[in-house]
Formats: sequence, structure tokens, C-alpha cells
Amino acid sequence: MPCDIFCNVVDNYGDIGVAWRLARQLAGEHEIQVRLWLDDLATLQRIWPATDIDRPIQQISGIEVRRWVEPFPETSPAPLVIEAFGCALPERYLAAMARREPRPLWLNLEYLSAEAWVKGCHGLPSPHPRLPLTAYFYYPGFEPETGGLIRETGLMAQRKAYQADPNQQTLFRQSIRLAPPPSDTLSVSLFAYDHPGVPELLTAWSAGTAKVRCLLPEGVARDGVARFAGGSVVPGQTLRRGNLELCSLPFLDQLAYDRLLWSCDLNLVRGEDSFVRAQWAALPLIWNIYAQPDHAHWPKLQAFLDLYCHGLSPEATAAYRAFTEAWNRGQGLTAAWPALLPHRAELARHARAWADHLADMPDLARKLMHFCKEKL
Ligand code: TRH
Repeated sequence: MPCDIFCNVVDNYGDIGVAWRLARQLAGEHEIQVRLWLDDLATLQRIWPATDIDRPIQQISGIEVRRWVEPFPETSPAPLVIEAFGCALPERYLAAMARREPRPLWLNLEYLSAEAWVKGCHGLPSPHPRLPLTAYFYYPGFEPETGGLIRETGLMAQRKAYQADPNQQTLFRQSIRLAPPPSDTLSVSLFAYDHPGVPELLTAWSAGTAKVRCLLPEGVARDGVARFAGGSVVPGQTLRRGNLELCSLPFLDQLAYDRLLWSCDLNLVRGEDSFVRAQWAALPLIWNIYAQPDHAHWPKLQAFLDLYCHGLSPEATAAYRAFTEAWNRGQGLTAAWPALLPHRAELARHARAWADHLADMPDLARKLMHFCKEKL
């Protein structure tokens, strides 16, 4: 079945990160002919370097990628239309959808949230105010009543094989020119927004009792890192301060970024897609949520913590919540880091159990296909 996915890059990498992952899975696993309309090819190129930013129409990994331009060309709509994150379909395309018989199935792929209301809103119809069209809200989520989480078939097996195989790990490290991890050192990947907690945490690591090797993809939290380092750091550079070794890496493609997450003891992630990938890594993670005006993100953060901490001891829960909250407030890391450290082993066990629990549920692409069959 043909499918049009529309994606508008608002900022950063998450909009296309999610849309691209879904496009690849629909094309690769569900025999869907995906046409991806994207307004910013340069951002796709960052996470998928095979992208040619000068080609308005191109085939990448079995997907037809088209630059989304206005005025939008006259186009025959696909039977399945996915609007990523309320990006607002072009008027001309909407009019063509309204003329098509039968009408396309139109899904509005929403942001991921663990909040309880998501269960009630997933799958609800939303009639267009003027045209004879209905969009359906498709909410990703952590619970069976939601649209699920993106997870490719075989991802868990691939990750387990990697984590059990020193050769694969060595090959990956060599591909990013990283020396083997010293045995008594904690490996941490750092992908966060640029907030005042970044220099505070780097300082806490350098002054702490545990040795930390922080792996930092290029450009992440640039200002905060520069404030700590006393100047910008460039990929390939390693900076040593006290007990911290800060390794600046190139920005990785999506596949390599997964391997980075699979390789660490702790992953600091952000937004939506890296946050989910860190859960599939089955290792402890700390989420830096995308901040919204009026602290609207805070209940969303708490809802995730409520679900995630279920089954952790009260002591580990308190330390984990305190650290996550400090990281998202951008202060209090100096105390929260040493308080988190003693719970490492429990958090590692918990992360494995959490990943297994999530992987027992069907993935988002599979659920989306099922939803389509019901509606079409
Ligand atoms: O980049 P993000 O912060 O993106 C988003 C957007 O800001 C969006 O507007 C917002 O609504 C959303 O967050 C919640 O974080 P995210 O979602 O984790 O996306 C990052 C993508 O980049 C993800 O697909 C992983 C990828 N990535 C790489 O491919 N290589 C890398 O080296 C890194 C660090 C990330």
C-alpha cells in the first residue's frame, strides 16, 4: 500500500528522527511504498548521511524522499496519509484528499507521552472543519491502550548480540576512533539540551569519586560544555579533568547512535526518539525532556517517572527521581550525582526488566498497520 508521510522539522532532530524511523520500518517490514515529504533535507542528512540535500526527489533505503516545498505540487494522495506531529498538510494536498475516492486514511502521529489521558485519546477521530475528511489521532505510548513505541523487528536480539560480543563492540569503537573503555570507569553518553546543569554535572563528574568517561556527540550542549571546558571542544578531542575523561565524538548516524547507547553504563538522552532508543538499550537512562512554556512538560516527565520507577526500591526511586528532576531543572547535580551512584546495579537490572516488559507489547508500526486494517 502506498503511504505519504509529511514531516516539518520544527527544531533539532526528533521530528525527522521519528518520521524517518517509522518510514524505514513501514517500507522495510510492511511492504508499504513510502513517500516522505520533508521540508529540511539537511537535518535528515545529519542522522542519515546518504541523503543528498541538493536532490528534491530521491530514493533512500527504499523510501522516496521529496523536498516539501510551497506552493505544493499537484499530487495524487496515497491511500494512507501520516501527518507527523500536527505539521499541517498543504491545502492543495488536502483538497486532493477530499476529492479522492475512497478517501485516504489520515493519521495524525502525535508526540509520545506517558500521561494517562493518552489512553483515552488514542485513535479518536477529528473531522476537518470544512472538508469531508477525518484525521485520527495516533498516540505513541508505553501502555497497551496506546499506539505503542517504534521498535524494529529483531532490534532486541540485535542489541543483545552486540552487548554479548566484544568483537562487535571493538569494531564499533574503531569506527568512531574510540579507545577501549578503562575497566574501572563508567561510560556515559551525553545528549541533552544546552542547560546550566551541563557544566554542573561535568564538574561533579570531574570532582567525584567514580571515574567517568563521557561520550559526547558533536554539537551537543555546545555552550554548557564550552563553559566547563573553557572553550569549544572538537570531535576527536579528549579532555581530562580530575576523574572525568570527556571524549568528543562526531555526530553519529542513527544506526551508530544506537550502538553508542548499547555500549554505555548510563545514557543521558533527550526529546523523544533518543529517549525511546535508550529504553531499547536496556541500560539505565536519564531523560532530559523538551521544555515547554509554563512548565507543561513537568507533568509529562512525572508521568513517565511514575511508570518507569514501578518496581524499583524506594531508595533507588528517590535517588533516580531526584537526579532526573535536578537534570531537568538544570541545578542540584552536585548532590544528586553521588546520591545516584550507589543504586547503579539496581538501576541496571531494572532497565533490563523495563525493556523486556515494553518489548512484550506490539511495536508502533505493527499497531499502526492493524489500526489501518480496521479503518480501511
Ligand atoms: O533532537 P531532539 O531534541 O528532537 C526533538 C525536537 O526538538 C522536537 O521538536 C521535539 O518536539 C522533540 O525532540 C520532543 O531529540 P530526539 O527526539 O531524541 O531526536 C534526536 C535524533 O537524533 C534521534 O533520532 C537520534 C538521532 N541522533 C543521531 O542519529 N546521532 C547522534 O549522534 C545523536 C546524538 C542523535
